[in-house]
Amino acid sequence: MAIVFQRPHALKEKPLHYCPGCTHGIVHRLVAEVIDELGIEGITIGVSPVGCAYNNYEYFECDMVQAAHGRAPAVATGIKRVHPDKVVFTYQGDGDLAAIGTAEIIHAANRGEKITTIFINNAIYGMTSGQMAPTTLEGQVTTTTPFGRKPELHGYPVRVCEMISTLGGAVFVERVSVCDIKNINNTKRAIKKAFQVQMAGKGFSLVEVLSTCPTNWGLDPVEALQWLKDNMEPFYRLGNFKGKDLEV
Ligand SMILES: Cc1ncc(C[n+]2csc(CCOP(=O)(O)OP(=O)(O)O)c2C)c(N)n1
Ligand code: SF4
Repeated sequence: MAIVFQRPHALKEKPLHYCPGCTHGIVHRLVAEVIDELGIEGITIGVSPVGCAYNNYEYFECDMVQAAHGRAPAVATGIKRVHPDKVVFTYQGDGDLAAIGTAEIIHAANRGEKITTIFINNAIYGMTSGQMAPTTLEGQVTTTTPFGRKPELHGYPVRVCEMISTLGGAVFVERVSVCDIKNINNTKRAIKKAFQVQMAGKGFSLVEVLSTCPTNWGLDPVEALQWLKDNMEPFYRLGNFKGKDLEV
């Protein structure tokens, strides 16, 4: 009988620890499918973040390294420079990448490090119980903004793709969403292209994935997908910011 659906080889046979409806699991699967399709499991090294995905080294079949909070791009830089023949990726949340790790991601991108960053933007600090993140939307209620994020008090939401795409060393930058099947398929395409850009030696690549945190948003999984669509997508424009026509 023909197999039409199975676990990607690059994703270990382990139950994920994420909350029901959390989209971290979807993105893990997409990364693993891309690793399988490109046949790079044996030469891929991932760098795990701090945040809910801190132990994703348990899930990917390839080599993985754990970095301190926000430091994944610096760790990945070292790995890639020592092993230029490997495919190196970081997997980072918005607290990890856009708060404590802001300097690391900007300078790694600007140096044109030949690494790929998978950036999970769920507009909140998930693991530590729902504090405001740099990407929290105006008016969004979090545990540290109980009356909603107010720009005059808390600053404005940071648009990472728009910022990173201005940097010379960043060659492929795209924002995608996992709100429905069509967008999930598109997310996989973008992740694959980002890896291929790295493999072609072009420079730094980043895919921002608009994601859900049903637990800290206080919504059920289906409501959370709708909230993402209704609230995040209008502010965080989907699409390619750089490198759409790069030959890989
Ligand atoms: C230096 C440092 N500061 C703060 C923390 C606490 N901390 C751990 S995870 C986290 C939030 C992570 O949020 P995010 O990166 O958005 O990932 P998510 O949990 O939403 O996937 C924080 C603040 C830490 N571990 N180390
Ligand atoms: S707290 Fe949020 S980001 Fe973390 S596993 Fe649960 S739903 Fe996912």
